[in-house]
Amino acid sequence: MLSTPLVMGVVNVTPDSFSDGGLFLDAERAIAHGRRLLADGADILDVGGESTRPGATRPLVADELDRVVPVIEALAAGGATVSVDTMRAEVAAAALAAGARVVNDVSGGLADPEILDVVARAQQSRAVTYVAMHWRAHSDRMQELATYDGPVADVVADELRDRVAAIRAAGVPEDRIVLDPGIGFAKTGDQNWELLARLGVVREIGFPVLVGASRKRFLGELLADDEGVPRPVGERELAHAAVLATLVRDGVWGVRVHDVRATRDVLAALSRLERAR
Ligand code: PMM
Repeated sequence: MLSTPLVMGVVNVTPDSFSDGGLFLDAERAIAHGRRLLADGADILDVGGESTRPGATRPLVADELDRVVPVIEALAAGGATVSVDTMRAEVAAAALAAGARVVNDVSGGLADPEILDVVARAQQSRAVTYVAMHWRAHSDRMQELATYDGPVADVVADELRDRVAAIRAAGVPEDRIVLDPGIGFAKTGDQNWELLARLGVVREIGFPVLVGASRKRFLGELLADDEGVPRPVGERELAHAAVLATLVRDGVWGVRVHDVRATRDVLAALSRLERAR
């Protein structure tokens, strides 16, 4: 029996994310967007204040805090399960104090190793999930590092295993760890497809797996026009639906998406088919 993954809805409070940068920079608008995603069926809201699109520059810590803390406070107070998308220990600590229950660290603890101590300590008051994504460097140079000494899925799995060792050593309980292969992070389009096709290698590490493929560049490149111009961000949803179908078949724990309603439609059809089978 297939299980339905959790749906993590993206709330980017950034001026420059590739898919929705600038749309929800204002806290009120970001909160309203989060509530809409909940109404559409999101299980988790992932609030982020730093864009990780290729080439992005990093915000000041104070700016990142100003962006995410009021949004997390309001959404968590309304009963939502909130995740903070940050690589910084200081931001993770403030987000947890504001009511976040998940720390989604796209660097898997490499950018700021203290974030692992923050997550480990937080377990004393309540269960906090830590998502460790496969990552090699900050966005300004990650695409230079898209070279793999062997099949990409195997190398990604090996590098994630190293992260798991560091996360466990910091004292984060095993049952609070989720792994993410990092679609689009230090990976070419072809490498993303290869990784999605062999996701089982990442699952075999033994932890729940989260995948974020929604609206990403590799989908735009796949659907490029005759001149090679990538399909615009808002017109990649059907290709993403096909990716979702394979993620469900692979038994992923969660999917990180922008369009929660469309995702719910795909999951409903897949689960109805499964019942009919
Ligand atoms: N992708 C982005 C940001 N955060 N977090 C996880 N765990 N996995 C991802 O694939 C991921 C992420 C970049 O996408 P965005 O700019 O739309 O947020």
